[in-house]
Amino acid sequence: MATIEGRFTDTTHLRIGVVVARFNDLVTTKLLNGCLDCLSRHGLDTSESSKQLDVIWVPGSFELPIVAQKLAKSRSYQVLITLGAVIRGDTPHFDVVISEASKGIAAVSRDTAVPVIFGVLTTDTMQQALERAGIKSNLGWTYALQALEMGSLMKALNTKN
Ligand code: INI
Repeated sequence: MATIEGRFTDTTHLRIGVVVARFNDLVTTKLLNGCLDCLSRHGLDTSESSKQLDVIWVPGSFELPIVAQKLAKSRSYQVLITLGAVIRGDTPHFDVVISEASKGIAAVSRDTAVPVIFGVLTTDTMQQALERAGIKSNLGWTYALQALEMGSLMKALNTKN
């Protein structure tokens, strides 16, 4: 029997792409900051000149899948993180946006075998979104941890097989 799991400090081999939605950027900028803080504190180079990290901005969460797909197919990244905030109060097409974003991101991950972390907050109000983006905790930090774990896990699986 083998127990295989990812580690969080196994960062030297990693190149990570973070795709961020500008819509509700009051929230998504905070998620990005939490995400970068976590990556940096686990040893990833997050400087401006970093070869380990690219941050790509898209208009809204609806556009996250197409850009994630392009990046995944480039085979230049071991892990991708998508960050967005879909807030019910803002618009009647809330359901369409979150449904397309979630299905699209799942499909990219499955079709390319590149892990794509689903970092899209879905809340009823801006207050709830802000609470998850730094006022209480910052889920950007958690999404980064999950990216590190998946990057390390995929490497372990590649080595094993
Ligand atoms: N995009 C979001 O990221 N969050 C939202 O809450 C949102 N709402 O509610 O409309 C949203 N809409 C924009 C959408 O993602 C696209 O950018 C737009 O429809 C153009 O394709």
